[in-house]
Amino acid sequence: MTDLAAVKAALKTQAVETPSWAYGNSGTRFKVFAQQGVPRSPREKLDDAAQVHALTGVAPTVALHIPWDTVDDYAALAGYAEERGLRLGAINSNTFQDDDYRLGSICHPDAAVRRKAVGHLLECVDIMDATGSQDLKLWFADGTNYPGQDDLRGRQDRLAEGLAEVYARLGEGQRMLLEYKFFEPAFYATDVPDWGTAYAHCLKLGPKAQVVVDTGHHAPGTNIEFIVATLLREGKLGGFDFNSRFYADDDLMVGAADPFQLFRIMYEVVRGGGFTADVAFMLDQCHNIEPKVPAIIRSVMNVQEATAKALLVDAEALAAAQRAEDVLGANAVLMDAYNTDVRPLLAEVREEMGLDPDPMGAFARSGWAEKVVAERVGGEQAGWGA
Ligand code: PSV
Ligand code: MN
Repeated sequence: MTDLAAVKAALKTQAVETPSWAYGNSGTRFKVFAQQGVPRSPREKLDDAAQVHALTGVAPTVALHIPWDTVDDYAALAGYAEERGLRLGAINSNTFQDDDYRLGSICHPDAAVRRKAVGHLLECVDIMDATGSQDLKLWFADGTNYPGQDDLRGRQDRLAEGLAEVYARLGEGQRMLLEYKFFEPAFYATDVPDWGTAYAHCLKLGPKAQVVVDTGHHAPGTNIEFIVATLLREGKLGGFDFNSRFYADDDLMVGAADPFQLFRIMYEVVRGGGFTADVAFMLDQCHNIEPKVPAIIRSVMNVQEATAKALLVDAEALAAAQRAEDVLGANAVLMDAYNTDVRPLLAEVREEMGLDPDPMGAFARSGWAEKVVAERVGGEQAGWGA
């Protein structure tokens, strides 16, 4: 039997980090469609994020992206967040939008470019010191397009060297989270293409280096929950970049393409003790055609629903069925949890937290969307700078 009170208590302590870039304009490589009322500064992004947290109660931190969220005074930005009931979360580095990075960043054949990239990463750690952020998020667009273009092995050596320099700079309580992605923008070889490569580098670096699983960064058919279970078992799962995909790195709302996969992932998190441990649950999404703040609220709710279902799995019944070699029975225990309509449970959880049981409706009624359209006139809307 699952303990409903414990499930509710766990859901109340959940924390989903929202990404600053999801509040700004974004698009495909073909077109960025601007939307009215989009934030024009990191502060306005935090204003929007505060709405998401106020309505869901479980989105207390916001990830920044440097240089998209560059400000003069990061401590002041952290103070601004705090006044709105938020904290600044992971600092996302950017070593992919400068002409110098055409052939890579910390894996680049030219030492001067590598130095520049490492310099940027060290600067991101300085920012973490000022904001009180715990995590430096690293995603490298590095790779090659043609066989023979560069030395695959040499690039791994350069990667290890650059990462080690940044690792040595991390302070007490700070971590580096290394993302992998199987392709794009490089098409022949990517320098951190899979969890194994990320894991090997993190293992060598030490306990402050952890792997982050971006759910959109796998080949179709990949068993992501197996990767999650394995990384958790090895103590190397630093967090998630949640989003969903139909084809490649689509950056759609988490739980939109495959809610069953999200449930299976969250079940392994619960099973592996990751729900209470130091695993960061972040979104990494772009809302190109849909209104952004409600899309982020919906995404947070999708994570909550998958988590609630995962928490509802009757662990004892499942273990008993597995021991009894009851294939269908074991599968049924998992499916019973997945097929539970957890929306009434989450509505109750919200009411107990003093929130509106219907965050989407509450946002529509709040008038926030109309207010920012009226107020955010002039200036330059925030975007991903592509
Ligand atoms: C690019 O694929 C990416 O989505 C990575 O997943 C990063 O986390 C994100 O951009 C922000 O740099
Ligand atoms: Mn990501």
